Parts: sequence; C-alpha cells; structure tokens
Amino acid sequence: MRRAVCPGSFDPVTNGHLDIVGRASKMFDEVVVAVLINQSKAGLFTVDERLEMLAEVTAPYANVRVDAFQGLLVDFCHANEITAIVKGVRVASDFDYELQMAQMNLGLGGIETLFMPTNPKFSFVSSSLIKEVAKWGGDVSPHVPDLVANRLQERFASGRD
Ligand code: COD
Repeated sequence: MRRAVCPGSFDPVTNGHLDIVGRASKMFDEVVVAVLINQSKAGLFTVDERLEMLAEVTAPYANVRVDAFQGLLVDFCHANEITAIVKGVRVASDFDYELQMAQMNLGLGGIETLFMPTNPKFSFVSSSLIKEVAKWGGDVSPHVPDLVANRLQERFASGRD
C-alpha cells in the first residue's frame, strides 16, 4: 500500500491545506493528515479540536484519516508504514525551509518528501493570518471550510483583545 502523510499544525485547517490533502489523496492509497502535538506552543485550538475539525472536513475523502503525533515526523512515518511526506509550497520562501526539512527527513529516516505547488487561490492563506483576520472580525469564509469559520467566530465572539 502506498501511504503518505500531510503533516502540520492545522491550527486551524484552511482551504489551502485541504487542497493539498485532496490532491494527495488521488496519488496515494491512503493519506494520513497528522497534527503535531507541540508541548511548547499552545495553539488557538486544542489538538483534539483540530483533529475533530480535520476529521469532519476530510470526511468526503474515503482514503484520508487523521491522527496526531509527537516527536519526530520520521518516527511517526516508520510506525505507520508511511513512505512519503506531502507538502504544499506557497512561495519561494516556503521552499527554503521545506527543502531543509525534506533533506533532514531523508537523512534521518529515508522518507521522501513531495512538494506540491499551491493552487494560486490559496497562495496567501496561512493559519496564522486566518486567526489574525478572524480575531478582528474580518471575513475568513472564502479561505476556510464553513465549520472552521464558525468555530473561529465562536472562539473570538466573547471579546476581541
Ligand atoms: N496552500 C498549500 N499548502 C499549505 C498552505 C496553503 N495555503 N498552508 C499550509 N500548507 C501546507 C504546507 O505544506 C505546510 O508545511 C503544511 O501545510 C502544514 O502547515 P501548518 O502551518 O499547519 O503547519 P506547520 O508548518 O506548523 O508544520 C510543521 C511540521 C509539523 C510539519 C514540522 O514542524 C514537523 O514536521 N515537525 C515534527 C518534528 C520533526 O520531525 N522535526 C524535524 C523536521 S526536519
């Protein structure tokens, strides 16, 4: 079975992430969307909340499942018999950092990374920008699934600080 991982923080999942996951699902038998559990960085959403949103928005893809991981991505790949990491690249500056990670992951664990050019519709979309816009009441609905737009609105409704 050809199994790939789309790793990330997904705090929260955006249409840019989903586009990459959907395209990867056509190339592999199974795609695991893996949320990093980062003890040193509290997110806006808990890992459980991110997993719940991801499970709902990836439900249309029969061969996609969601999971969380801690530690090295290559260890998660080995434990789950994953042979490829799929990453979206938005701009040239993404590529510099992604290339370093890809080379490290290949050296560490023999895991290949495939880079997918972002759909231009989503090239300026990032979870951090989405959070900033939503925090101040801006409309993020073109850039995230409806479920996520609603969760962001609820999260920030209690007071904008
Ligand atoms: N369009 C297309 N793709 C996008 C978009 C967009 N608009 N936004 C994000 N993406 C893709 C990118 O490929 C990105 O890498 C991925 O989605 C995840 O994005 P984020 O922002 O949710 O997640 P990051 O960048 O915080 O995730 C970083 C990882 C968790 C992948 C990384 O830190 C990691 O692998 N950590 C595990 C520890 C480890 O193994 N470290 C050594 C690495 S060499």
